[in-house]
Amino acid sequence: MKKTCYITTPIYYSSGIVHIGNSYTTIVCDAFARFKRFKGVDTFYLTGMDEHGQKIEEAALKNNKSPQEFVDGIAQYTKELWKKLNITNDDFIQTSELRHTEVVQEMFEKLIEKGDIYLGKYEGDYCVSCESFFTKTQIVKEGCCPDCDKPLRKVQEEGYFLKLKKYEKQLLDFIKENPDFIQPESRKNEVVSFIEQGLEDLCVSRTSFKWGIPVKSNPKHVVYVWVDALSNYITALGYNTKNDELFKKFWLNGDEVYHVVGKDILRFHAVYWPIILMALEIPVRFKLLAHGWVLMRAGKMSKSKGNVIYPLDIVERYGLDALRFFLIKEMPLGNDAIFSYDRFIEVFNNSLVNDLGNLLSRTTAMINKYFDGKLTKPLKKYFDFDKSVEEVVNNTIKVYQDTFDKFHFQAGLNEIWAMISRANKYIDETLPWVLAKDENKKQELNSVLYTLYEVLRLVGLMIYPVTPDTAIKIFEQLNIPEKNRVFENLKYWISENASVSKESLMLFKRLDVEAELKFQEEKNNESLKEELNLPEISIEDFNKIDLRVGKVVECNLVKDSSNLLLFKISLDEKIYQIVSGIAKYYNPNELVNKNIVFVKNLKPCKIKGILSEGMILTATDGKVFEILELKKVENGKVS
Ligand code: ME8
Repeated sequence: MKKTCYITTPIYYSSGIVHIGNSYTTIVCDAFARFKRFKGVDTFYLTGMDEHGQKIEEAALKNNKSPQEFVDGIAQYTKELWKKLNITNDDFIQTSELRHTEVVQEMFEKLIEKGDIYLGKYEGDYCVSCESFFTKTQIVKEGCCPDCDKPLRKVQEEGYFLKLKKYEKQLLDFIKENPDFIQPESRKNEVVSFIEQGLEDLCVSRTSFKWGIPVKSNPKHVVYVWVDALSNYITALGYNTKNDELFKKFWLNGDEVYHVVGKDILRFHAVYWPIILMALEIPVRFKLLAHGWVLMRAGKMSKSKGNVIYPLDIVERYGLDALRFFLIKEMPLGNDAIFSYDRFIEVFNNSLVNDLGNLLSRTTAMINKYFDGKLTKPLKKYFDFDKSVEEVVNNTIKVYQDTFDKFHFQAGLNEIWAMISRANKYIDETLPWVLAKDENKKQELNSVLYTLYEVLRLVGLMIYPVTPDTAIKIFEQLNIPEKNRVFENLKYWISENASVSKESLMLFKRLDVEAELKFQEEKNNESLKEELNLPEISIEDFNKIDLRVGKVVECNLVKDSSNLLLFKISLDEKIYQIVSGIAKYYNPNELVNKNIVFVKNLKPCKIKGILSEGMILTATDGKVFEILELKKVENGKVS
């Protein structure tokens, strides 16, 4: 029976589109999944979208879409992006899908029945952006989220609580008994000391918004997004359904299960998730691999700094494999790494163009020139240098298997590149062009080029999980049929037919460092301008917006909503109905009789099933929030 491996990425929030940081996680997991399949392991690779929660509900509203419409659009975009990045995920789960929501509801009910989830009262400081509550001791700056610095909201609600405390000891014992549960080690220590400080029961339901999975037995509550999201790892496998073969195969009876996560979400995966599983009496089968962040020189990527990097921008200019290679090579598991274009271009020119590209083009050119593209398998090795090359190659094969299997891609790639350098040096040591001048040295020359051919074939096999397109180009240059592109052929000096294609192919084209850096700098300036200043518009454009002043005749909180107000506004003897997400800033009664500004000709849409015929204008400086109100004009036009 084949061994199995189940690997997952975090599911990404649908509040925006994924950038190079999230893409890193997905690419690194893809390299791992490809490596496992290459080794003959039955592998299942899952990724997807985390679609519920207030942040997403608000983002949908901002975009004038229903939450479902909004998240479906983002999911579609992300799926297409992963295809473009050559990601080989076996499934893509969206948490708004029925196959997920139904199972989560049952899981929740089971825990209520068992008494591990109970109804209580919660009062605390909540960050919408992180979808997290914070205790007084966690808050560093009064009123601000300790993780993202955004304003905290005071929330008081009836809530369901998960008994974390009950499982504290069981979890600590589990971590002790499974020393490789959390990797790297330093992250494990952080988790252990967090648990040792004592766990408090976790509030696992919300009543302040609707866009979530309703608790089946008490639907005014929705399931806390983290409980909802973490469950994806088993709902996607069909847990607790009739079609649970994948769950049995990859989870219950599986050999290896890995959740790869950024260090920012380690606690949820290392504390809450195993406890949920323990409470459900599902074995904790996974290992956690926590990686660092892709940072910019100025720190975290941020729109306001104009330095968010999106993967397709790089792919379009430098090619997909350059991106995949760079991210995987530059990011050792666990540590942060800085993304900069100067480093990117340096790695591109040195590793891909000089080292790998040159070895392939020199070798294939010489095989074509001296042997009309065909070598014979040599009877022996002729040079002193052959021994040292052989040692390096055999060692690289070993290190490669070991490191790639442990996610230590950087170490593995460094070894492969050391082998490439050794082979380039071998050319300078054996001087094939000198051997070619002597008819009696034909055998030696054949052997030298065969050695180089073999090194390149092995490079192709080994880099396949990281840069699949480049590996395929190498195989095509070396005339290696698909049946031979297999793990079992990771052995040296085994090719019977060592021939190369007549057409030589350039793997990577050298980049002009100065020109590229200038290009990127200008692009960065442009995008900064774009973020801060919207593009210029003409007066005709402005005149297209029909801005009016009307009187609020009625204003009510939308039923089952904590943030939507339904306005009835009178203008020119007609009543306009507008839904606006500003309930947290105003009591509806205080808005009645105010003369407010609204967009009259915005395309009508439905928000929570209610027709909205315009948009209310508001202003904020980040601290204060105000509706645009006029004192004397009651019924008028704004220009
Ligand atoms: O946290 N560098 O979703 P998310 C490296 N929905 N990795 C980065 C990164 C960066 N700059 N920025 C993000 C969530 N990531 C939850 C997860 S899982 C059950 C729910 C990666 O969209 C990293 O893996 O904020 C991080 O943990 C993940 O994207 C979070 O993406």
